[in-house]
Amino acid sequence: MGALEIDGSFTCGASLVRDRWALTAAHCVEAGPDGAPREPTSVRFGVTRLSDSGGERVAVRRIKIHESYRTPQDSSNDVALLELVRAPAPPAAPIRVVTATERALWSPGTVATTIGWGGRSFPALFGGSDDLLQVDVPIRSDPECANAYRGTLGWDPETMLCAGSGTGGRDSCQGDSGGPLMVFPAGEPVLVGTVSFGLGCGFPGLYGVYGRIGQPALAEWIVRNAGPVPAPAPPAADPAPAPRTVLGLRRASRRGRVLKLALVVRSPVRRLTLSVERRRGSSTRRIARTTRTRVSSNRTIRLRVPASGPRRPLRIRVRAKDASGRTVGFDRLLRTTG
Ligand code: 4AZ
Repeated sequence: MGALEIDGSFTCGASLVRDRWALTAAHCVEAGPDGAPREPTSVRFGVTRLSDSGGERVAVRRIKIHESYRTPQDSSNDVALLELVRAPAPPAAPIRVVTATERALWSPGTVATTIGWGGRSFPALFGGSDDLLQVDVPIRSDPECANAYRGTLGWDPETMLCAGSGTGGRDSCQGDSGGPLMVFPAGEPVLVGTVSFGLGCGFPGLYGVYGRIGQPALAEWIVRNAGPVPAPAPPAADPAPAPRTVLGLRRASRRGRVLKLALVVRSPVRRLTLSVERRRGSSTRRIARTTRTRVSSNRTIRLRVPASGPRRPLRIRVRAKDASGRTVGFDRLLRTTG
């Protein structure tokens, strides 16, 4: 929910429908009597009480009024998109806009919710409400809406939806324009309307009129202008586990024909094989080998090697399986003699 401000004054409601797009009523942002665009325009997010200083004001970069606003009825296509210079900070998040295939979500009898800073009475002698107000209104059938407005303010079933209690009292009112009419099919809000107009407020049978957002032409107009709903971010892939050195060599020493190797074992391994190779020219020859079924912690392994000949480097090769069956190990060239 955003509070549309034109030239610094609260003007209307607006709904964030994309990260950087808000939807409001065209009549909230249409050019003034002099034809001059209403500027500067911004949307304030993150407040429920307008007199509070908090929240965040995001400037509007561009206003897109529906090309068929005022056609065929005076309040037909009463929608406008506001492109914001940036996305408002969380927890502000776009509301899901109803799609053209979800007609059941706004069928007559569905109880919808509208919120806004509009007046509590009509005429709004004391202006709008400082606190954001909320009211539930059942969506009415097209014949009921036509009965209420055909011949007065005009009824256009292609772009208008009406809602309100038959006995009156609960309604949107002046200052609520542009704000959302929403349903909560699965607990999450879905935008089905934008507050547009009415004959007075809360009078029995004079239902509030809303932009019919679920009508294919309007739903598509929103997608065409604000872009499609971004695909949900794929679940954050677990960062690749840093390769962990399970096995290492801390120390190697030799006394006579016994080679002593102090192995570092950071987590238990199975089927450990330790082999010692001696390089001779371009060929390598294994001169010793030993195995251990299980090694759970640091271990010193002694093994006999054949009597040394010329001074040649030894290659130590250690392999094992870790707890998840992966092969772990290392190769190390010892600059020792043997
Ligand atoms: C208005 O002038 C307005 N009762 C908005 C909604 C309704 C009436 C007037 C509906 O902004």
